[in-house]
Amino acid sequence: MTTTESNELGAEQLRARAAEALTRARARSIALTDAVDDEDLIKQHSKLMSPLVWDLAHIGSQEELWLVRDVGGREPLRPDIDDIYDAFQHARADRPALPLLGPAEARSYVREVREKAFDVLERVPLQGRRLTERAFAFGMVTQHEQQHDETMLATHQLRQGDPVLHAPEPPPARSGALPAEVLVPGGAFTMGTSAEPWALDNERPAHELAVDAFWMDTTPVTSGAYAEFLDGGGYDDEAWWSPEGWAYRTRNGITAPRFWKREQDGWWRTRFGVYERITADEPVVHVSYFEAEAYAAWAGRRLPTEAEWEKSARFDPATGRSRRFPWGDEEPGAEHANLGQRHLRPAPAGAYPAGASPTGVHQLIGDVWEWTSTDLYGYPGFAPFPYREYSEVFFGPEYKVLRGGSFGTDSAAIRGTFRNWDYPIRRQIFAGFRTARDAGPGEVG
Ligand code: AVJ
Ligand code: FE
Repeated sequence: MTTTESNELGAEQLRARAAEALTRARARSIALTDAVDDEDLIKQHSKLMSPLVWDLAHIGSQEELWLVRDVGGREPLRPDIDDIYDAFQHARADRPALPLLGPAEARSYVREVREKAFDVLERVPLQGRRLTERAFAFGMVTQHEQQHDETMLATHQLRQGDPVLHAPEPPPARSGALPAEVLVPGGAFTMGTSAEPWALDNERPAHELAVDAFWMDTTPVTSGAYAEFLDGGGYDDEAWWSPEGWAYRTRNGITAPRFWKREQDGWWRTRFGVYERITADEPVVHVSYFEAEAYAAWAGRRLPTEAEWEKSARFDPATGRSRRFPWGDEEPGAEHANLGQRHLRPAPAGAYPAGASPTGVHQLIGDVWEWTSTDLYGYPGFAPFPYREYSEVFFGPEYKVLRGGSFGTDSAAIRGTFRNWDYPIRRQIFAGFRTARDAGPGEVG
């Protein structure tokens, strides 16, 4: 919903939107967990991930905590399992050893929580308390479920065995020849938001920020371009890597993006159980921050800062305003961006002309998360809401910000202001990148 729309929406419309968003998230959680048998649900497919059945019950547990107990003021359903599903109590690697709810129990638990949450949604006043203002708590819980659905999709990618997920191919490239880069003008723009109803604490508040003119890649870096770096010996030349990146690459024997394999006839990869040849015009995915940074140096460029990314995605030079999305203020449609697991891969560069920003940057939303060079911190005036553990406890130099969402991100959990973060070594997430460079004198736009 647009900001103006939601300010005007009545309580009944807000309730209907929240119900619809929660229902869509649940259909996805069920599809991701029904796709495999019980053994696969309780198994740990990678030390980096929880068993799928943990994610499922954790989704229910957070919903119980926020919607049933806090917003609804109702009695707890299962206070005995709070600890097991508290992400801060147990690292992912330790979760399989916990006395987890089994698949059938987890399914009935999330169903019971949802029935109660819907009852709360029907009755609770959507005003008078910040948590329920414009149905925020319901939006927050929806985004939480969708975030875990993307995490579960990453677990599916790590799972061994035959394909169990299916989706149509993304649209082909249809933009015609695009310039390699576009100039984003210098000057102040509005970063972050104070108006977006379901924006999370770290996206707030809106603030003015000056950014020098810069050149931004028109599209994310493709697998074909990345393969040139690989085949040119980029992984063996320390010159392109930061000291931490080189140490990481050496210690872990990193020689290509995760899931890639060199065959006699070129690069192949495994994707959701399918072994296939790399597609040259598709954005590269499953690279760490350190690999992205090395590629950018090899290309004579650099990664964009988070502010540059957001200015590319939101700033409209004609009005001086920041939009909700690159294409405007409307919610993402199938023509704008590759989101929501509608396809099981990034779309080729140039597949979404209708999603381009006013300055002509394509595919900022959807396809692949994009690494930025910025560490995760709060904006000036940041205040944790409603809990410190959503983002504040992660602030610091350990985490790099990722922007824009991937093919596995639902539209409810992405917008021009949305901030994601991860360790710079992580590769199992659906992360790629684009590069940038400073504008020279006389190129100030
Ligand atoms: C914002 C994606 C980094 O998955 O760790 C899920 C989202 N927070 N449960 C994560 C989240 C609590 C978070 N990220
Ligand atoms: Fe969570």
